[in-house]
Amino acid sequence: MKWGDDMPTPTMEDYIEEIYLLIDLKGYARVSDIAEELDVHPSSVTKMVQKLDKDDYLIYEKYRGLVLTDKGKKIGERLVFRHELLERFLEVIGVDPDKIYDDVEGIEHHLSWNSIDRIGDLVAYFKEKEQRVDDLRNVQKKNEQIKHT
Ligand SMILES: [Mn+2]
Repeated sequence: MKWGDDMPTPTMEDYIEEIYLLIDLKGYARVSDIAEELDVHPSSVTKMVQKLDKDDYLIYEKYRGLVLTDKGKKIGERLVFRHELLERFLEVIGVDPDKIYDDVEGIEHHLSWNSIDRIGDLVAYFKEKEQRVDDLRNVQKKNEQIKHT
């Protein structure tokens, strides 16, 4: 499957991402766990899970739980990678740790994969030499001082 032809909506992405994480962590994803993690009603989860089943992201059997299809796994993996990359990105540019998670949740669905790849380059650029991070911090210190004078 080519990324882009058959893309899940942002909300679908949140569900696929969460299901992938739960299965990775616990070996299974229950409707009640998904509902708790995403802070939604279990009936909304059931509805979405049925849609994801219809679109071949997963197989849902009421009494046996759900499993991701290959397509669902592939996308889940990319969504989790994207989330983690964006966290590293905000961290490297010096965003306050307590803002990082919510900011990533706010932007992750709205960037093209082109932007994600370029952000990946930028993170790699900073990780390559710690000095680059220090230099950026110095620029930030200077800018903060200007702001407060
Ligand atoms: Mn996320």
